[in-house]
Amino acid sequence: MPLDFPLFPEAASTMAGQVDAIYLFLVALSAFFSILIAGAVVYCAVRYRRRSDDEIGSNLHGSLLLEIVWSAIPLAIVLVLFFWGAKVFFAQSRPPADAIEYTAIGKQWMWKFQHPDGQREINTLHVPKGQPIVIKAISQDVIHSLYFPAFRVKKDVIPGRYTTVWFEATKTGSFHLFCAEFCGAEHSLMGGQVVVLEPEDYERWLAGGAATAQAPEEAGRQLFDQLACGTCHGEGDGGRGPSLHDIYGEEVRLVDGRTVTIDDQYLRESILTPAEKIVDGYSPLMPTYQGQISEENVFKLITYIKSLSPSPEDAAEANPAENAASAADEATEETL
Ligand code: HEC
Ligand SMILES: [Cu+2]
Repeated sequence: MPLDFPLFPEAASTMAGQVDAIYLFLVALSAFFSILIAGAVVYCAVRYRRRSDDEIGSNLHGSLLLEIVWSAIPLAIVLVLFFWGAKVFFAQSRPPADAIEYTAIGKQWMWKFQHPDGQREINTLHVPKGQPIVIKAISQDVIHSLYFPAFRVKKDVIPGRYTTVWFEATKTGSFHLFCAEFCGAEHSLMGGQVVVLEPEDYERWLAGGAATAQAPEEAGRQLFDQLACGTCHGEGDGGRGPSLHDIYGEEVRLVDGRTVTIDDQYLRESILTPAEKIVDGYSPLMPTYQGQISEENVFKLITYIKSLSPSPEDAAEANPAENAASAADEATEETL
């Protein structure tokens, strides 16, 4: 590994090499031009110094060729950086289709993680090696940022909006995780460890806590019953509210004429602030659950509602961006 250098965090994900390469290129480029410019300044100051009091410099009249050259070269360099950076950025922001979905909730001052099988952890996250993992995250209070230095990924975790961060660990071991957005008095304590295990060890680790874990889907179904969502949302469309079956990934028309795709964010808003987006053909009957359902429980309800739409291929067709999420769901089911 070229970067086994104490100033660098360990490189332990498929992303790390790509990020380091671009970082090193930038450092090398900056160093090259800094030395070139500083060297030229010193050289010219010595070489063209004034040698006697009556020495007067000659006038410069400019050079078109020079102007073109020193515009074109930086432009080429910047374009290389742009396309290279964009490529890495896209790779970083698009989880592969087979990524398994975990959830994270940031709050002052801790990280709460949940595994696809329902296992929960605080400030520590166990993951299998060699498996793409996507973490769907939201904040319960202020802006936080979930940062895995060894994986070279970081994503802001924002109140009211889901963001995702993904990685595939390539080394077993224990690595730091941090909050990378100043979020209050104990921000510096808002961190922990991500523990990468061999897949068999991960299975064993999961089995160890299985007694307490409840599948989020099942937990969501219970919550759905408890909150009596079913009184309005039945199997069919005859009820007071629309059926929640086979809706995930589909388009829905709203009374104001807009069409929106049903994704996690939309489901969250529909539950917490239903009046914002009223489904065409229905009245704004649904009570708001803002402040009454925790982010954890919203995750569960969403997982349950997603499980009512069992055809991820259709969902993926309706919206390619949802591809990863649905595939992650499918993968989740396999591991249960
Ligand atoms: C009093 C009846 C009522 C209750 C109780 C109710 N809803 Fe609704 N819900 C509606 C109506 C009516 C709509 C359609 C109008 C709108 O979009 O607000 C709706 C819309 C929705 C939508 C958007 C559906 C779509 O096709 O776009 C979701 C998701 C949803 N509700 C989930 C829930 C959940 C989860 C609960 C329980 C926590 C719940 N609802 C409780 C009446 C209700
Ligand atoms: Cu924080």
